[in-house]
Amino acid sequence: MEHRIAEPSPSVAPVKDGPQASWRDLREWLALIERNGELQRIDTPVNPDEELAAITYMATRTEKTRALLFENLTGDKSGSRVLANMLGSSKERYALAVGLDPDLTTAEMIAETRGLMNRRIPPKRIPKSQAPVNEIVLRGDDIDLTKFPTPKFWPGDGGRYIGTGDITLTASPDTGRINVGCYRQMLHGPRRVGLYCSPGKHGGLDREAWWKQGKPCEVVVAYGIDPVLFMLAAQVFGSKESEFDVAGGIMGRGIELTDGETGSLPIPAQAELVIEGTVTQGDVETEGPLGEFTGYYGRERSPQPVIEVKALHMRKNPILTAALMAKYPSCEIGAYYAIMRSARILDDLERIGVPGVVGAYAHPAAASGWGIVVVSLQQQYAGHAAQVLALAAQCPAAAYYTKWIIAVDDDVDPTDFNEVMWALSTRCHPAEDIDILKKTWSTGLDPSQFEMERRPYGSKALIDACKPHRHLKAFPQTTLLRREVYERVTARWAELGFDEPPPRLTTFHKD
Ligand SMILES: Cc1cc2nc3c(=O)[nH]c(=O)nc-3n(C[C@H](O)[C@H](O)[C@H](O)COP(=O)(O)O)c2cc1C
Ligand SMILES: [Mn+2]
Repeated sequence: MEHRIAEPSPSVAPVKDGPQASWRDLREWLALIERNGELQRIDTPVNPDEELAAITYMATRTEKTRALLFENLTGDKSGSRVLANMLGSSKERYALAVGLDPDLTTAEMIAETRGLMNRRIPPKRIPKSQAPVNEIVLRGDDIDLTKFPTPKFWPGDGGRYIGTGDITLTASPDTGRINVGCYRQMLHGPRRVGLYCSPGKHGGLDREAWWKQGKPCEVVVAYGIDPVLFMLAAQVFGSKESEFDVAGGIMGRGIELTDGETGSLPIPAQAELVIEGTVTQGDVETEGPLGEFTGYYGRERSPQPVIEVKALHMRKNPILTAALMAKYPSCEIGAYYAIMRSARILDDLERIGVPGVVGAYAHPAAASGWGIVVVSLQQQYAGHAAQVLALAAQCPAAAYYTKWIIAVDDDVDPTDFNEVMWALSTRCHPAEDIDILKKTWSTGLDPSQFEMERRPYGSKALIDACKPHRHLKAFPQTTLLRREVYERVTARWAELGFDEPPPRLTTFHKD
């Protein structure tokens, strides 16, 4: 495997033990991934109207695609560039974002991610004059967002979406907690942007709380942002928690914020392009649909609130982050989402206190990690697998959407779908090993229920693909290598003419 470099940049001083991101902003991270052969620059002209998304989709039909930096966009009047497939299906780029070794296995990254996501470091304020995002600051009528190369992704999209790879800040009027969410934003005009939050999302709840007090809701949005803030904006945390604290924990130092121009919300100091604005109750425009992570168009056109833009901050030649939503492996929420969701499922199961759970994986090919969860366990008592299945199905991190929950024994790696298929095909007896849960937590984005009103009510299949507990002792022995022979062959692997390292095997034949 090619050598990868994760050395710290000289400008970043480590502040604590454990993994730490070695970059300061999106540009330093791009330099890091470029040194690792993970960035493709495209400098021939590309039209943001469907062509950019088409190139991204076509390039990402295989898993090992580099991040794509479009440097020459037809019709652009702002000197901007567009970054697509920032993380995509690459666990290596995920690792380079969070400061892990890119050569770890997926299961190892999930284990490390549990530690990273449980650290908290609050953000820190820096003076406006020191914030790179303040290189250019515009107010009021000087702002024209239509000058930016805003992509239209899919032919059936309702318009151009400036916000896909975005982070959106709102504050709770009661506690001041700053939420960071990723919500889609359709461009309506030079200073008007749609803001779609589905029911229950924190950005939407903050918005309603301000409206209840008869006040407009302030928002700050970054349309060019680094990978860690982007990832965390699309993860659910407690309604009282700020994603900034989690991001700081992952980075190993506080996220730098600075004061805004027109409102009281802070702005991310290292971002590429940021707007400040307000959302006023009753100010709506027709929004949607947008091609979604499911591989289908999401919500139909409907009236949605609009951000009235008051100020704009940007670096020169800003890099806008565009997140293509598509079937795996073309979806921006690919590898990272699967890893983070799996880490949180393991945290939930540990917190509940169920013993014997070894691993979990929400495979990104299953609608970006939403559709299927595989849990591995070391069976310790009768009913153990059924217990793990039921708890995994309904724990907070896994309950939304997931349709298929599969339990496998600890000799099966949940991140390896070939092994999971093998377990399903040899240890599972469908007539006995499948239970169904009904009226579970689902989403209007799942098209399998045809009537829109029924879609929020899902169902889940609990599939026991473990060796039947009743027959554990009598269950046929798995064909495994003898350890001593494996080690002998491993030592001779190169001599035998193999270029790649030998496979890592961990379970062996017992006489
Ligand atoms: C590219 C992308 C687009 C998204 N679009 C929306 C959206 O339009 N509306 C929405 O409610 N959630 C959307 N999400 C999901 C939210 O980001 C996610 O639910 C997140 O937890 C929201 O933050 P919150 O929990 O603080 O509300 C999107 C996620 C991604 C990655
Ligand atoms: Mn939140």
